[in-house]
Amino acid sequence: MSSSPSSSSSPEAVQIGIVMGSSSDWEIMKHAVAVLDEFGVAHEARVVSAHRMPLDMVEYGAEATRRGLRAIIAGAGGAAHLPGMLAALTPVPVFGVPVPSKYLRGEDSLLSIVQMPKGVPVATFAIGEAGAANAALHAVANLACTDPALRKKLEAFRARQTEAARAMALPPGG
Ligand code: RP5
Repeated sequence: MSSSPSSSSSPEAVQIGIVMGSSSDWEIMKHAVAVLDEFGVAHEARVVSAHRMPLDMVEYGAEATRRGLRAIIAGAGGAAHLPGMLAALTPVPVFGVPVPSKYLRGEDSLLSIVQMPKGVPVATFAIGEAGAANAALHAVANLACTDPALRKKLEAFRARQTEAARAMALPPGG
């Protein structure tokens, strides 16, 4: 796929929606796209700004179930209300990715995503690239519960990581 905002991985039914508040979030959110590409999970990526495109955000959340989305990965920075608002609009699970911000380095994004009041959950991941990649890995893990082929891919991915860690060498004297 083209791996840029407002893209879709394939014509088959999109399983995972990746949305972000700005094209400036792409450098972080592209790591979620890369994981889903690697596992062959059908996805789309779009800019859906909560405060600049509120009606688009409402439509995206309201249509998520009908469109068959299995999860929404939502990244935003600063007063990051996009994941929480989407979670309010749909029962589809929402995974929040705090994008690093200019002045508070993403601590503002993290706190505004993670501190959802009881009743409307957002599964919140780490600030930045690791959070984006892990949100996608978590989506893969959920799909793998009912998809044996995907589970095998996930197990192979974990095994490769284990081997890479075992092969790590330290500098002399370390
Ligand atoms: C948020 O404001 C976006 O998620 C982004 O992280 C941040 C800054 O947006 P831009 O000013 O770069 O468009 O809505």
